[in-house]
Amino acid sequence: MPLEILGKMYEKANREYYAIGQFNFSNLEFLQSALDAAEEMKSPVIVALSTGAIKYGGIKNLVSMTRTMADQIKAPVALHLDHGANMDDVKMCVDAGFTSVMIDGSHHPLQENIALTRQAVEYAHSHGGITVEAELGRLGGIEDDVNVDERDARLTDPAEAVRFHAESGCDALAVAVGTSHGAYKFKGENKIDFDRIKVIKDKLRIPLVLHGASSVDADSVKMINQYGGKIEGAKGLDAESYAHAIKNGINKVNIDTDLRLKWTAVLRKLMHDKPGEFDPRKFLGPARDAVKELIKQKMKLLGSAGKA
Ligand code: PGH
Ligand code: CA
Ligand code: ZN
Repeated sequence: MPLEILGKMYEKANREYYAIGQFNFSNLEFLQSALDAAEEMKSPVIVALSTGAIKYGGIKNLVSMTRTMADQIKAPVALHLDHGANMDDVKMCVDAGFTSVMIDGSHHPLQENIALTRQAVEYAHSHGGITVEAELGRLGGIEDDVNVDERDARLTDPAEAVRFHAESGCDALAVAVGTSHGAYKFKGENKIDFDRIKVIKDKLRIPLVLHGASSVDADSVKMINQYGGKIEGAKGLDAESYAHAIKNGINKVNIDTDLRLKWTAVLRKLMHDKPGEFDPRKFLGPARDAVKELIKQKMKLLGSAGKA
């Protein structure tokens, strides 16, 4: 079916307390993994492009590929901009056919974040009713080109969130509750502020988004290192963390790092095991299948399986 407005997918997720996975991509194979997983699990799916991914693949190529592939399946697919930085990013993606955009003004002072988000909402809503996700509070770690110092990381304040939502008109809100982007998350125990999610949800009643939500699966890290890689690895979110966050009001869970780790692990092993092989499909095909299986597992954990 045609790409679906994310806000429409959110209605049921928000009502029934489950989350839809956002899976980032920048090539054919990751997109196939996500869409095939959605179809097999009868799950809604969000595929997302960062501005870095858009630079890498070309916006027209990536959008037409997504549209063409979504048209061929029954599961609903939303195409989302991940961490848009300014109005140029938002306009570029709304005009190109995205069905949701994120405007991330979280590093600006509150009033500027509100003003920027308000502008994004006005543009997106008046151009086909496109959904807007905003961010309030600071995550730790690395986001594509942006490096947020750990010490600068700051959790979302519930009272500020009420004001932010009322004045910006955002449709969904990414909250900072202790997660961070990338493969280096929690040093010891994971310290997610689940209560904060619930407090914000009770006040806002809108879809809440969890960024930096990869699990950093130890087996993938081990396999990468076993076959010549060098990844330090760390703890990410386990199944219980997903369940707890979703029960408290998270409706979208962003996963990028886990797909990259799985992909790298499979490719490294194959390249090691098949020294005489040089057909890219013999490497990329199995990596694609492994990423698909991983996404299917995530869809089960998030509760979106069977909701298409
Ligand atoms: C994310 C991805 N994208 O916006 O929040 O987080 O690095 O944990 O996959 P991870
Ligand atoms: Ca941010
Ligand atoms: Zn993010």
